Amino acid sequence: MISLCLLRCLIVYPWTQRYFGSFGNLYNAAAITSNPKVAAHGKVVIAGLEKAVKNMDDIKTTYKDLSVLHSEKLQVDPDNFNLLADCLTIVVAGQMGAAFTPEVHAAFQKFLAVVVASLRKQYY
Ligand code: HNI
Repeated sequence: MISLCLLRCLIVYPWTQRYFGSFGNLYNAAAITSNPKVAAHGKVVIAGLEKAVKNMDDIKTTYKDLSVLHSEKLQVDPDNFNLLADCLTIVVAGQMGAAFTPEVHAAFQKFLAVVVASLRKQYY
């Protein structure tokens, strides 16, 4: 499951947990993995990414509200977007195996760079 990327992010970069105070027990990797709110939020993030895939020619406009939300309301440090993007890349690479060729990796990286830039947009 691709929403494993949120799990990985919360475990490998524990400071990202600070934004999820309402999610309950994030005490250790086991607690994070079995936390239903984390699983549900993983799906929300993936749905957000799907929106970007479907609006590939204008991700910045598509993500305008999401960028305002993350900057003004949630006050997420935008560096964390790159961390989550890296976790996503690792999970996708693990699942695709040999099909994750350098070309696929390059395209994926390019897509995520636009996603991250679009989320960062309202921070400037
Ligand atoms: Ni993020 C809510 C998408 C990175 C912290 N986030 C959302 C929502 C979407 C979303 C969609 C739901 C919005 C709504 O309710 O209208 N987030 C994304 C995407 C990325 C991302 C596509 C990057 C690829 N978010 C991050 C990162 C953090 C983060 C890196 C913190 C480390 N996001 C949040 C928090 C919420 C959130 C916190 C609110 C969660 C809640 O339900 O309370």
